[in-house]
Amino acid sequence: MRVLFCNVPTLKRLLAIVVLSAPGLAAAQLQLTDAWVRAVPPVSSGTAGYFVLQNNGTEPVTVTGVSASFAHHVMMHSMARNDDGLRQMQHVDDVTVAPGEEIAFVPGGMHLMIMGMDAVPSPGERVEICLQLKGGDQLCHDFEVRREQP
Ligand SMILES: [Cu+2]
Repeated sequence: MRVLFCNVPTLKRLLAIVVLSAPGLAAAQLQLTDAWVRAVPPVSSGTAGYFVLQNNGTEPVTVTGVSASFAHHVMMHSMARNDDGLRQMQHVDDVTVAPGEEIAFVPGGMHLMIMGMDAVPSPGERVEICLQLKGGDQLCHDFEVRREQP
């Protein structure tokens, strides 16, 4: 009996190793913080989302797409000055975060463009947004709906 009980932690450790070597590895080494969505009036069909993505792993991680259950499309946009000096949004196909680096999606910079919302979330609500990663993983996270950045 005693031997059996002693073996339980070992078994758990083995299970943990198996889980970590599963396809979730890229997602496991990522940390997503400051995740929020801008609150908009109920008549709006679109809004923007922001977050900071940190890569704590040893391999680069590439975000190849974004999805949300409450919206038809989510795109990654960057902000750049055009020839006239005006700031303009540009669609970004993918974003790579090097090991030990982080990338910030913030107002006035890179952002998630959330379009075709079925129901407009209210301030204080939490909505789930998923980042698709190169290699097939996805990283889902709750985003808080806020009127402005705190
Ligand atoms: Cu945009």
